[in-house]
Amino acid sequence: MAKKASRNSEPDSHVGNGGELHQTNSGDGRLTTNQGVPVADDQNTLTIGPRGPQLLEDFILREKITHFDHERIPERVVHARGYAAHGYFQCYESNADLTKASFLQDPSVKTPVFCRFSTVAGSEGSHDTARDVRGFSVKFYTDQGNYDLVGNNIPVFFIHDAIKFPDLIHAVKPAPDRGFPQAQSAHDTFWDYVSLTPESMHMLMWIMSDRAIPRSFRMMEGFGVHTFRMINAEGESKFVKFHWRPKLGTFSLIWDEAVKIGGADPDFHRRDLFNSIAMKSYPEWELSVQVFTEEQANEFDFDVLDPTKLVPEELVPLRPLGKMVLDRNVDNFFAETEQVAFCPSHVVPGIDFSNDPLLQGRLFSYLDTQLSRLGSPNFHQIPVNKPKCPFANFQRDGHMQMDVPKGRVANEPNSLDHGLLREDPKAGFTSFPTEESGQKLRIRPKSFADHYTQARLFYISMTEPEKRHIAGGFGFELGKCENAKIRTRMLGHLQNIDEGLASDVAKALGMTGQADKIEPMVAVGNPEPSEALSQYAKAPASIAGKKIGLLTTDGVDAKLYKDLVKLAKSEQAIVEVITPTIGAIQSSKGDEITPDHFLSGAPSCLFDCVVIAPSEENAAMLASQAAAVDFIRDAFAHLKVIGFTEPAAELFGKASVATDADEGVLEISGGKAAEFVEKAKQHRIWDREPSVRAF
Ligand code: HDD
Repeated sequence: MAKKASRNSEPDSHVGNGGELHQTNSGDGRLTTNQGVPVADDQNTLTIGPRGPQLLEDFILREKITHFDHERIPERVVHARGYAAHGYFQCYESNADLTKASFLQDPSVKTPVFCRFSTVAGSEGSHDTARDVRGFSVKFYTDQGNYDLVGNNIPVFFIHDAIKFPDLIHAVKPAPDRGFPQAQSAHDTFWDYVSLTPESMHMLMWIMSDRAIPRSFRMMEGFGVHTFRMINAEGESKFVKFHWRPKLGTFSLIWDEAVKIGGADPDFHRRDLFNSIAMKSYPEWELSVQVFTEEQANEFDFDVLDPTKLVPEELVPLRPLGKMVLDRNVDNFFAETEQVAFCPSHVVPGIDFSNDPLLQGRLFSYLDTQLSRLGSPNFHQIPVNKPKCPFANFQRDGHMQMDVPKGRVANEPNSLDHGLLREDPKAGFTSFPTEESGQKLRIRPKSFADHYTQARLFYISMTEPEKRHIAGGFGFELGKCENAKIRTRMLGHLQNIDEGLASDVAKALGMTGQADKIEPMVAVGNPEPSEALSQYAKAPASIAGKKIGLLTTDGVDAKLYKDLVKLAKSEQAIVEVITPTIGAIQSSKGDEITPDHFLSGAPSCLFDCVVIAPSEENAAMLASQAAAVDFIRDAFAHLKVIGFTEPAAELFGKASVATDADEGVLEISGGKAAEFVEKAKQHRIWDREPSVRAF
């Protein structure tokens, strides 16, 4: 009997109901106006006669069009493009020794969270795979109020002081005269600005690395960036740095792949997150902190208040606190993902700030931006922003007040409301009482002056492929700068970081020997490499959460297909079937298979590893398709593991890829699917890279 395999890539609905956020417009299924008036005809405007003029009195038309005209709100000035999901956080054990934050006390409690990932520079409609920092924001709805951890997937930042942020962002955004380039740092204004701002050097190393082109939101780390404080019930304070580690491991794209995905599927990351949650393959991260005292911090050879520095894990190891699981897609993108308002100033008792000047500026900026973006100081009443614990105060009125506060009194203190709302000096939020004194100054501390040592630390901690990609990243981006002076200035900075890197980038640009001489303010140190900084030194051998692309035709080998699906399932991966057309095909045993993609809509860059297995009868037809030739050629150039069956040989010939090119190209006819899956756990064949690109 023919069994029907269904598509598994595009679930048309998602699991989980929207819970309390979900609303339909009308309770009884009737279409109504916003005033609840039932609508008899929603397709035709009121006119005089069938062909006559329209009437201004048509309140149904005017209400509908007016609402439509006001559907857009200003996009976020940075991090405009993002995607989010609901989930929960659960600590592993009590952390009472460290903090009194209530969500870190009881391992049996699941604290609801809302997590939004984003790119920084591109506007809302830009593509997901741009080279950029990724935002990693988490709102914890704790029983002591909302806590927002608003971080990035990179542990350091470009600048020391928030006063520089508008300049940095203006430099990376499209040039104001011409309005391009979109979602790119590869242009003159950005590189001019950062090359004149040496404190950016460490961050630039991360941005030019594979970290800036993640494979998936599910496969990237997150960082709180700044030094924060945690305070326990005894009032003792320690400094902390926050880290999120993905359970699936940290993986990235190859630059050429990222560029091609940008065209083939601009929604690559959001689709990936949505689909994996819809398929109940819930992404998970571990939250850890590095904990250190002020005395320890004073011994470090960098300043922990400087957001361009990280604390190496060799100096302070990670202490795991708990896990975050994202298990529910949003019901409505605008209501939740667009309207969510994160503010680093949203902290809870037990968590406090440090004097990091960038953090201090952020504490002002986010609240301010929500007022212009969401239009009202009542944005905390929007369901996604609303605390899930009771909250009450005497703040009143304002645009879009949704609550109906009761009573005659809106002031405190008062003796008229029987003292219902009172401060709580014991459990209420108190700031850590640091001693502060000194002159009022506009000055940068000398302890922030070393711009190169940690940039070097990052570079020397990379594996060879990671180093190559950094050189390639700089080469590509600087190559897009029209002004040669910017390139020579940047080469000067790179020389201070690592001579080898500077020389590779100069070679990539064809500008050997043209670096400016840039004098560091303090001597550059010679740090020991830190393995924790490399993605690939610690990458798990696994295909969990990844996609196998099976390019095939009618008559596909039934056993191979079944084996692949079964193996993928056992490894928590999926197989997606690509055929020249989208109609159902039959396997060699007559089973019907509905493809997930048609060939010209699914280049190999969309998959982590690929199998090419046409049937004997259809092999020549597939070999005549340019898209099939590109499929193999790109998979090879993107260092993927490629499995194939014998009939695919002609196609390999056309793509000029030898069927015995290296260990990553495997013949898997005759029940050898398991060998392919085992090899695919390597993720990429790094040794192939020097043969396919210089950088
Ligand atoms: Fe910011 C949004 C992360 C520095 C001003 N930022 C925003 C978001 C993330 C970050 C993840 C998106 C929030 C969301 O999903 O809604 N920003 C960072 C990190 C920084 C940082 C990790 C440095 C360590 N940001 C920074 C500075 C300023 C801002 C120095 C201003 C002085 N950021 C904003 C903002 C945004 C924002 C303009 C835009 C939309 C929003 O806040 O809600 O206020």
